[in-house]
Amino acid sequence: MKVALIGPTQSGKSTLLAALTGRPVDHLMPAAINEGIVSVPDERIDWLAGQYKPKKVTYATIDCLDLPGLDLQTEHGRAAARRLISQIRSVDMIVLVVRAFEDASVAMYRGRIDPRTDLVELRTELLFSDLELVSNRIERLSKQVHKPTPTQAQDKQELALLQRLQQAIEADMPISSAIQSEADKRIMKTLSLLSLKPMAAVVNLGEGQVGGDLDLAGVCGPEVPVLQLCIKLEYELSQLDPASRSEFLEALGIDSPAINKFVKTCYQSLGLISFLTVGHEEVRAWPIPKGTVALDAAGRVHSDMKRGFIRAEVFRFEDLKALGSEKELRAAGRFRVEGKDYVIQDGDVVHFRFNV
Ligand SMILES: Nc1nc2c(ncn2[C@@H]2O[C@H](COP(=O)(O)OP(=O)(O)O)[C@@H](O)[C@H]2O)c(=O)[nH]1
Ligand SMILES: [Mg+2]
Repeated sequence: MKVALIGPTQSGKSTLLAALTGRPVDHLMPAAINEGIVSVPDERIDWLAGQYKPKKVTYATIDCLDLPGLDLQTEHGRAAARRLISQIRSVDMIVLVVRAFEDASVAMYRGRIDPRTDLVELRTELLFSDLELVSNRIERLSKQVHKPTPTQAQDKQELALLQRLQQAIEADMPISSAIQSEADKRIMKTLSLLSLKPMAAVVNLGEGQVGGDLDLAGVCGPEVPVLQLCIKLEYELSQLDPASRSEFLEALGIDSPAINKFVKTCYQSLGLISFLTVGHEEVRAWPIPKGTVALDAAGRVHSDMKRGFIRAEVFRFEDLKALGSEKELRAAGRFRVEGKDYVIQDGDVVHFRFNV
């Protein structure tokens, strides 16, 4: 799963990526898209690794893109922003990063510090970018639909949808109001509108604002969670060894590191859960969309497991932790056998039986 960090110049995006990946920030380039793999902290995996002592431990990951800062003050800057934004249409989620910290040594975007206005402006820019895409496609299809091509009927349907989308965006109505049928939904997928992607915001606090009590909830709409983090401190924290980290956290009054909050927000917004697999070879977390059935979860692990699926043997992580071993778990009747339609739950430890 891919998440893009976007925001004005100098808002703290690269420092955030560095804090999330543990990479030194000076390895990141200000004028290019930086990509980093964020390892999803999971105490269950830590515990299982201690229990099974596997050769390999694999955490779930989030692929994170850090974009160069957007400068929406000039036509030139906005054109550059549009080009950048068009490169992230395939991401699964967008995280807006804006500045609330005061620091005279860091140039201010638009000469002021105003996280609320920055968030609204970014959101509007994404909407404009969608509107531009929709309008360009309307222009192209309007010419094409008059020709008797094999796709004429489909093109007409898409054109009608695009026109409804254009009206909705221009009237500041929800985009969903333009979608009328299953066919519309299929077309929507191919358009990859940014405004429909899960979104979250990070407000970058100053060192003196830790705890974050700025009133910004719902500023980008009710469905966009707002995280308030001091990215600079979080970065310093990420560079420490784990033992000093918890000491430092406590001293600063930060309840949990940014990576935990960030990952939790992404998982919630994307509707993801993790199931776990264990063994002496590997202990691993597998992210899947909520509602995934056992057969499809098996396919995530290996296509053969889906093809030759027989059954899923399942127990709860908490039961293993409480009872101490798989043997005790069986004795307590907490070991289940499930079929292909079983809906996998977060924290299920699953072993797939298959035959190919
Ligand atoms: N004082 C302070 N400075 C920060 C904070 N976060 C980032 N910075 C500084 O702001 C500048 C821009 O940060 P950077 O992550 O490169 O921003 P980007 O342009 O959004 O990638 C750097 O000099 C950072 O050290 C913060 O929370 N407090
Ligand atoms: Mg940067």
